[in-house]
Amino acid sequence: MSSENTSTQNQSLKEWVAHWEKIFEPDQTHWCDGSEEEYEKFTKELVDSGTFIRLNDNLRPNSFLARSDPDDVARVESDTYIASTKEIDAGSTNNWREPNALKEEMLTHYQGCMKGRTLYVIPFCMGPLGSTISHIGIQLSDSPYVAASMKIMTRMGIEVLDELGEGDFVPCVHSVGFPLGEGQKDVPWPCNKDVRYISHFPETREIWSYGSGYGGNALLGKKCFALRIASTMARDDGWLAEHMLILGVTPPDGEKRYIAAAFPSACGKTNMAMLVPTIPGWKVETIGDDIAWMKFSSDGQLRAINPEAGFFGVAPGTSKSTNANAMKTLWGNAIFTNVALDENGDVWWERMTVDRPDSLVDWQGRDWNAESGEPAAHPNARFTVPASQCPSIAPEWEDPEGVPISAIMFGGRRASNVPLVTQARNWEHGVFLGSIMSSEKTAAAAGKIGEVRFDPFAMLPFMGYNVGDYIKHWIEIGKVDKSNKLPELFWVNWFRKDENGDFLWPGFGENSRVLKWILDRIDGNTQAIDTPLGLLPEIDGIDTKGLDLDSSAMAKLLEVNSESWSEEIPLIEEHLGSIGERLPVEMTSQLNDLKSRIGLGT
Ligand code: TSX
Ligand code: MN
Repeated sequence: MSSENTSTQNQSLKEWVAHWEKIFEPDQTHWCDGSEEEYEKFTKELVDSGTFIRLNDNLRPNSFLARSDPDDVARVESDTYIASTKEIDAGSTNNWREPNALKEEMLTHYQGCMKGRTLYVIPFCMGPLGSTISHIGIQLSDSPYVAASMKIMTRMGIEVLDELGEGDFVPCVHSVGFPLGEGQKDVPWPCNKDVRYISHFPETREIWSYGSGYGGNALLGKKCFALRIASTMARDDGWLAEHMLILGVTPPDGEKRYIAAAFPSACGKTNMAMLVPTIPGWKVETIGDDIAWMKFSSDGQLRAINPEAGFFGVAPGTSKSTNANAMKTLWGNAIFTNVALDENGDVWWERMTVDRPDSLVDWQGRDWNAESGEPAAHPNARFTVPASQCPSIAPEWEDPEGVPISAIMFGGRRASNVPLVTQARNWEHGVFLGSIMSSEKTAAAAGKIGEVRFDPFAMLPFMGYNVGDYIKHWIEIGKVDKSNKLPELFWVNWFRKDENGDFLWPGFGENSRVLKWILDRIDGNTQAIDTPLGLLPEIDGIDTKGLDLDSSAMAKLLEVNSESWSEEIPLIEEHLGSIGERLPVEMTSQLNDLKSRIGLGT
């Protein structure tokens, strides 16, 4: 099919596709319609070409295993670029390139890169169709794995072209960078080991990706569009594109509230989004597990949508005990990438079951047994599955109006210093807490600090522009309009340890107890203690009924140790200093305020 054979009347879209056809030189072009029949055709072709293995249909219907090239297993931040006219606009956290030079360089690789392949035109909508918060993109790709994955992860196909009409879209181009010569046999996971680019042009809102077929490098709607490009759109237009889950929480006889939450990687964000509460009568529902787009409605309420339609989650560590809802979501219609295959033709990954299977085929297709000494699934192995299959999905998860956000949580993985929960004194203080979000690498014991890695707003690899400007934008959001109903901001930490290095808080479903305190604060139903860090629960403020928690544990979970915080201050100063000349002055005054509260002169 050529670019003429499409139903779209969008002239600039047709011209754009024709323009790239000349550069890519594919054997054919396929305009994706997003139908079930088309998805079946993709998966059949992927099985025939050896990219997919069909799983046992009785155990895991309509599901597939893909094994990537061992050199193409994750996002590559070193090959990720923000191309802006001025270097300062990319900021200290991004790899900057001059846009024209980068495009010229990439075009030498794009020329003829789809020889022997099909060019897929993938129209997709980030967010529910018909929502004023949603945005449309068109991805060009030579990967049928990407086309199939985009069907799960986004609203994809003909309805998107109908909705687009003559309107604008974010152009996204992608090639695995592995052209096929005359008669050359393909490989199961084509990619380019030597040349890789994940390039963003925020000024013109374009995405160009080359050389990788994996995850965020290749499914361009997710990190590239919904975070990096959307964060710059959000800055320009007064909204927020954030690396946050969204959940709904309903007390036994109370009103449902919505909370968004940012956590760095390895904090269990997907687990939190699908939490099964342990307090009797409480209900938690899922809106999204990774990205939140939040805009003010005309009445000044901040409302959020999940721009995605599926979950692209880390498999290892996911189990009935850590995330029962995710396990149930995965009953079928799923694509698994780099997990292990068991003897029954089903999937397995580390910690999925209490007992390891005796023998498996590992993520690289090699025989595996308990003595192998290496994990059977890659640590970054993923599942791709429709969000609609999640038992905890909220009925309103696709509401085009979005859901009203009452609170935002900033998390981190901290063995020391950071209490279980802290409420920000005000918006600006909350922005400061978001800007110093961090995780500890080494296993620290109480009273000592391990190696602290800062990840402001969990957006370090996902800001499409200068981190200082990003923080400034958050401050500005707080003063857009006096009539705006801003959410309350909270800082949480499930990972504080005692002096023996044991976790103080049971976490998982018990985190519902923290959600309860947050709702109590919003409703004015509980007192808080003013501490140097912010507003903390009273010692009996967190409902621990039915929980076997040592009486001293809560004191340790809520401790604010000024001495230990004095040791952390230089780390924060260095972190804020690294942001550079565009660090908002408000952050410096927040830091000075913290210093004086813990008894350090400024
Ligand atoms: O996802 C996690 N959450 C959020 C859940 C809703 N994890 C896993 C993190 C790795 C992705 C957690 N790990 C959480 C948590 O709240 N807390 C912990 C730490 C922890 C680990 C094991 C225990 C307790 C705490 N086990 C027992 O207490 C038996
Ligand atoms: Mn993420």
